[in-house]
Amino acid sequence: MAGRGTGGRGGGSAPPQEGAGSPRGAGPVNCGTVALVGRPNAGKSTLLNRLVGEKVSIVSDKPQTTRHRIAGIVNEARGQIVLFDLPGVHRPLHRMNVRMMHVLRDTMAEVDVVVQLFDASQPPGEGERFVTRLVAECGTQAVLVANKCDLAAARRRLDERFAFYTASHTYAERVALSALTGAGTERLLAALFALLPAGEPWLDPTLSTTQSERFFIAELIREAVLERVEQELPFTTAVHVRHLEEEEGERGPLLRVWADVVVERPSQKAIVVGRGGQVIRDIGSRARRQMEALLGARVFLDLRVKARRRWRDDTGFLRELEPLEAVGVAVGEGEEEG
Ligand SMILES: Nc1nc2c(ncn2[C@@H]2O[C@H](COP(=O)(O)OP(=O)(O)OP(=O)(O)O)[C@@H](O)[C@H]2O)c(=O)[nH]1
Ligand SMILES: [Mg+2]
Repeated sequence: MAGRGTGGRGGGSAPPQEGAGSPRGAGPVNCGTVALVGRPNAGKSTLLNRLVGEKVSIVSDKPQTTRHRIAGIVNEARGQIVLFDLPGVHRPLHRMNVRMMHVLRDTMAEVDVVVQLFDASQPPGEGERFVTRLVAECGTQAVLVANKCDLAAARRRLDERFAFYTASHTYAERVALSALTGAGTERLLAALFALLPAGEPWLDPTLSTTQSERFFIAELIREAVLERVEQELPFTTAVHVRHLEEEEGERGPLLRVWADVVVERPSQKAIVVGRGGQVIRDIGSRARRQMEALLGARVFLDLRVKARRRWRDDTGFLRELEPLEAVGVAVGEGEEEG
């Protein structure tokens, strides 16, 4: 399986360029950490995947898709950027969300650059004002990014949208782009490399992420749930990978996964299972196809649905869902809590 051994997935469509990460490489390089911050649905995860050049973080049109800090790594001759995708800024109503917002604030204060991303096709409101305040308070230099500029609604009012933010904070740079099409992303990369300090890459430049395979598998299943039960789902689900086995089969690597889709109530369980089990079967086959494509292995997936009351406030269970990073990328002074 790609990147086993280290657990981080390497390769992908954007292989590291010559000289990247090599202490003997040609000339100095710029390296550091960058946090992606913005409201839910602004397109942070889409941008992370675009910049890294492969799928690292799941995407959906539902808010609060991302729940943890997910590192994607950009490796180039210019240097290395460890990019952190973060949960969208929102008002936390459960312990799960309180934890999400703690991770967000800690990361913003510790990175070299914050990228504040907004959906330029929507008029800004109180939420955007709140994000701007967080960015100002964290004290880290920030780049302002207008996303979704493939949409006419975004392009029409770009100056006005930028002005909303620049009226209350001074940004090192501003960039208009489309994470979806990739237009403008090169300008963002150039701005980031220019702001990062000169130095050596922190991480193995063949890696594209530090997240463990186990966590990525849980995320791909959660993405399939979001896609399949989009309309019917007025509630929140989690995915718990109970057991994982990998073996070298005759036809290449085989990955066996036993996982639960966790909901809060039996009535919700009925929705996710579907009549005759049809919905959960669809979810399972979507997730399995994604895993096979992204992990380069055949996959056997045993997927169940479980009701677990108040799981979003159950600290022990939340801890089990946390992404144990396969390769450490603690930023700052290494004071990350366990
Ligand atoms: N048209 C357009 N849609 C985009 C663009 N970037 C993201 N989207 C869409 O916006 C929706 C949200 O994208 P995500 O990347 O999941 O957003 P996010 O900011 O990570 O959201 P959370 O994880 O919930 O905070 C998805 O439907 C994306 O396809 C873009 O540049 N243009
Ligand atoms: Mg996201």
